[in-house]
Amino acid sequence: MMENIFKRAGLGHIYEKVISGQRLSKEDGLTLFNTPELPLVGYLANIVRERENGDKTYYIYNQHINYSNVCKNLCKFCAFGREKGAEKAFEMTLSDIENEVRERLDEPINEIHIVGGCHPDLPYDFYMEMLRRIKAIRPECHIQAFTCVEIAHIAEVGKRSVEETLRDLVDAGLGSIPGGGAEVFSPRIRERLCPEKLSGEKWLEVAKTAHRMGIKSNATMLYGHIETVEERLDHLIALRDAQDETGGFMCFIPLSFHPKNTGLESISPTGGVDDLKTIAVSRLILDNFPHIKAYWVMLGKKVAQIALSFGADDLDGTVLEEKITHMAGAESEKALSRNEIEHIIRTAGRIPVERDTLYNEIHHG
Ligand code: V47
Repeated sequence: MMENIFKRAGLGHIYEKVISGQRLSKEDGLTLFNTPELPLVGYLANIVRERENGDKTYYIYNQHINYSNVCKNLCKFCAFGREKGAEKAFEMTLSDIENEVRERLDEPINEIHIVGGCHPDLPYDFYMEMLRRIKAIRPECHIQAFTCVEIAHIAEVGKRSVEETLRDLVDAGLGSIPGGGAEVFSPRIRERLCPEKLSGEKWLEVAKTAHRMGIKSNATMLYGHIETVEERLDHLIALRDAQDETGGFMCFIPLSFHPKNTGLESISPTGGVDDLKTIAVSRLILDNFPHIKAYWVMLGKKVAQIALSFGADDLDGTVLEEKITHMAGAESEKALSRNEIEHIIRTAGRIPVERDTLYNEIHHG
């Protein structure tokens, strides 16, 4: 019965592959992006989601710290980055950072998520000292910090290899690496939107180096600007190939482009259809990624909830104090309480599971 529905929609061969656990090709991905049958794409992604994670939907009680928005790259899609000395440029001192951590010591925070820009003159030791001081205040807390782009930058500042830099960061308290800075790997896109940024190839190299050292990381894709669906698929397949090599990625997070206050303001924000389809195709192509995250801060609560039936099994977390998306016009709340997150998950018919950064389960809701 189901098979016939998929056949009639021209998706019969993809249905068969998904049912039998075969890997999808780039062409299959293009077919999925191009079909108007969104519910069928979601149905397939949901099969994989339930096969991998059942009804579990993960979230984390986390704190975000954006230590500075000063950045030498100034990517066109970013509303957060500023030149040094520019209006709205900010830099937290080490004691500002300590205070931010201290202020929330009474909360059961499991992860501190730290990202900034590529600051032209913060010294190498600033990054190490930041981690050491946070660890001194909250030793039990996992620190997920610095995108692959920042790590390559910190290595350059310190005139050290990426490997040495990672070793120093881990010694100072780094637990894992967030998925930012990947954008779209295509050189065409990077040339137009972020010519100063680390190349896609080098981003992957930093991630794989970390994985070989036993450091886990995430991966993202910024979609909904000037990229083609083919470029999205090349990005996904490059990640899948890297994951085949190292197995070090925990989670993939598609990030929907928010145009407000960016150099690409004339582009319309993504629609719910594209958001759900991108989540679903990501789940289907990235067959070796354990988790797909619907980042509620970017998607909004409602689309993120529906995404839980379109391949996503993670909502990120409580967040608070997020700047990157809100400076680009996001209208979502700045924080969700544990109860709110669990409510979103339960009313989607799923089981809330609070996790730590490495997906160890803390408690079932
Ligand atoms: O790298 C920048 C993106 C990323 C905009 O690893 C934008 O679990 C949308 O990577 N509209 C940083 N996106 C955030 C990030 C992240 C967030 C949550 C969880 C994890 C994780 C990672 O935000 C940047 C860039 O790709 N970004 N500007 C914008 N205007």
